[in-house]
Amino acid sequence: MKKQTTQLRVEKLMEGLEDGEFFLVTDLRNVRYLSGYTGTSGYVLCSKSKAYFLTDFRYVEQAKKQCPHLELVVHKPIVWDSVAEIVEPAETLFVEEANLTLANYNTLKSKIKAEIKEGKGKVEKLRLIKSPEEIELISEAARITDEAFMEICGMIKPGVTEEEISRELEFSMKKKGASHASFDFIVASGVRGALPHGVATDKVIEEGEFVTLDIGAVYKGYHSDMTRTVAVGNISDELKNIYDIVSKAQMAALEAVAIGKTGAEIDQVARKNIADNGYGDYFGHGLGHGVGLDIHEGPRVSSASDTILEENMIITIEPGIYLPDVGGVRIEDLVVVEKTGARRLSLSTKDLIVLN
Ligand SMILES: [Mn+2]
Repeated sequence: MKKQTTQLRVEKLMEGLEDGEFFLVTDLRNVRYLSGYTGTSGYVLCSKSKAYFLTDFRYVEQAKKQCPHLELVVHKPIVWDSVAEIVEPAETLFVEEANLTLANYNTLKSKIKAEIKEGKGKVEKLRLIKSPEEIELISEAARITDEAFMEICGMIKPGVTEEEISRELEFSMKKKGASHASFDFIVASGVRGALPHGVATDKVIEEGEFVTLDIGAVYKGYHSDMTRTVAVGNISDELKNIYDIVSKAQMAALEAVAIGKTGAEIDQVARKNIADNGYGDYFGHGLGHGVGLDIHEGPRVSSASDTILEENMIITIEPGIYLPDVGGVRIEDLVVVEKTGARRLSLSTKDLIVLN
């Protein structure tokens, strides 16, 4: 019988362990990645030779169905008691330091003799490279986003609020098969466009404004992420100009994406483009990030990223210019890194859409 994808992932994690070592996975996205489990309480615990799935009474039947490749343990009222029992007498327990709270760490420490060490993002590293199935799910999430964007353009006009647009977008995505929105949508109109993370408010959209929409859908656990900036009626030459600059910088960065380059190199292409046009001070965030089971995951695509791009990573390319008291522009595509460069999953047009 063909081995389950999730089983192969757990085996990869197990291969990295020595005798006397255990790895405890508490981050629910990582748990899902390794187990296929979609519930809200569960843990993967493995050594070099054994892999367990711990959950409580509520999720037993679900776990039996979703992760038959792991040994099911219905844990004690305090999960750390069960972890301690399994880990004993191992010497080392790796944990997910970015996920385990200090309170849980202290409890765990009081119960086990093994030395607790940082797991250093081992599962996150496996998640960097997407399988064909994962790419398909993310593509579907991106397709839903494209369609919802096209529909919503018919609704963006003076008099409508940002929140109304955000609500309609989410409803539209759900109708198209999304389980939910990737995040609280950013719908930033007019001067609010200068806020890179301007979540939709009750502000009414007016003639002559740009509206930046940063949106995405979740499909079977996988996220999409796309940003478009559209014009409502006649906009100023200054806004037109920054749209043009961001658009060219985004295109240049997309063209620069290649296996073997670092995130920082790609970031630099867009950053230089914007700086050469005099707006370097107004692009204050990184160029992009990985997307998958999380909306933000590795690899980072920023000046601080030395991660080398590899085939089948999925990243965003999203430069922007934000002018305080004036407005802003961001354009973002979701892409797969392939041998031939970046393949766009976001297919909505990037020509300036002017809505009247
Ligand atoms: Mn993004």
